[in-house]
Amino acid sequence: MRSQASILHLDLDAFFAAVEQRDKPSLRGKPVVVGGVGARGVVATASYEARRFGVRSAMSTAEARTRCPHAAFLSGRFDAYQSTSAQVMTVLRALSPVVEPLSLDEAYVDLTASPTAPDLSPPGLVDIATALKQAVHDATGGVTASVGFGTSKLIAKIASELEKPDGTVVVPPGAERDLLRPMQVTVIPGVGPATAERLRRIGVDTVEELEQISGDELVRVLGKAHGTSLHALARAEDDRLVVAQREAKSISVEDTFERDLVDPVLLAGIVDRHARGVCERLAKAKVSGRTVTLKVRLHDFTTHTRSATLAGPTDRPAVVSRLARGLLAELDTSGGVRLLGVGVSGLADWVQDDLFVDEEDAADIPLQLRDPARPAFDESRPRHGHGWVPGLDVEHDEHGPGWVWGSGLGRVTVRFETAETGPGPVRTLKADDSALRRRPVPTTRGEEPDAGNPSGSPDLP
Ligand code: TTP
Ligand code: MG
Repeated sequence: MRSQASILHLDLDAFFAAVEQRDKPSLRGKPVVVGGVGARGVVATASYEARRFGVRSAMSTAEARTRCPHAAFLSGRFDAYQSTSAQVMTVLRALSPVVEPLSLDEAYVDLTASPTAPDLSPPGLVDIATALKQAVHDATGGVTASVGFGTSKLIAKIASELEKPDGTVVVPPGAERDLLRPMQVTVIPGVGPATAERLRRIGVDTVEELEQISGDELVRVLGKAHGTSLHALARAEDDRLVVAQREAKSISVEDTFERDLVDPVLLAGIVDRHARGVCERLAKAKVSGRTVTLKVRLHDFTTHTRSATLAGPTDRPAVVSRLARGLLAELDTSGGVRLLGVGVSGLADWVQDDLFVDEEDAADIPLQLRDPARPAFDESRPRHGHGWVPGLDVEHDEHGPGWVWGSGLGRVTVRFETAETGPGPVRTLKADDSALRRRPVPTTRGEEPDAGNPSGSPDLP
């Protein structure tokens, strides 16, 4: 075991919502819900202001609207999240070259690999966190992070959750077991609902109760591999290394067809086959991923890429093909398909939905899908009406850059503001206004996005 709390875990706060608040000044300090905005939409995340009203990830958007009707409900802008994530990972790599991203908004850092040999005492670590959070804030234009330090990945990750948002928690060497004991077993990554239920049946709810169970009994209840590792993790025994990002950021399989394929059953079968192929390669590389991407080239050579993201990584063919089939169903393929690909990205090792569960039980685990039937982050999907989904970046010849608040009945309501302008005015335009068009996600950001903001945001329309 490590003698210093040299593993850092960083997790951005309300990540997607924070990026929206950065780019939409009128939403700062306000409830924001990002996710599927359609009838069957699911919440991907909510700003802390919206969480106060009980809005949570994976809740139906309909439920979220009931709980917090005055929130801004936005479809996501995946490009903006991706570029913000890249900015954060760059900041982390300046701290130490050994950075292991777990998802867009989360990473481990091994501080012992830092060339500057930083002070790893608890006060030294607090200073590192303060500087790091400031650097993340500056690089991203205002996104906040929570940071945890521990002697292992397990402890660092748990620590980063404890004081969210904008938290810093150092678990000093020797304090690990006392920290874990009162916590629910589900705090251990890999213990999902199914494993928790099995443990509950033998009277185990907390880590302290888990500690009392012998290794033999855990093996009997959970199987050899899982029982053994849980026995160790309950004692905070975790010597996993931080592994710098792998070369392959995604694994995919695609096929071009000699003639255009139209039969939906055939296409679904190809999706299944690709999903199996991708999962075999994931298993071989001992990784799993959170984001499933479907690539389709149609008869007219237009290429559509759409993605859906799971709450946790998977390498199960059934899960990957379920998502990919859902994405395929959203496309009009009646004119024929020329190329079909399935990929998995957001790769991570070890962190699973429910690490300790047998394959047969896997089907019972309620995967928190981010609305696979109506992905929030798809660039190519048919949009409501004229395609003005809420949250979309737009630009108007006369009014300048802004974002779509809502649309319907041949109208689109736009708030003309950007991260740099401060809160701006709202205008309702004709949905087919030829002076209005989509605007690509800005890639460079000013250092002081708040500079010159007039105080007091006007009420939302
Ligand atoms: P999280 O880090 O789990 O959540 P968060 O950053 O929004 O909030 P917190 O402050 O509690 O960390 O996930 C990161 C992003 O991943 C989140 O902003 C949206 C996305 N996501 C989904 O798309 N679906 C999901 O079910 C979850 C949990 C997250
Ligand atoms: Mg987060």
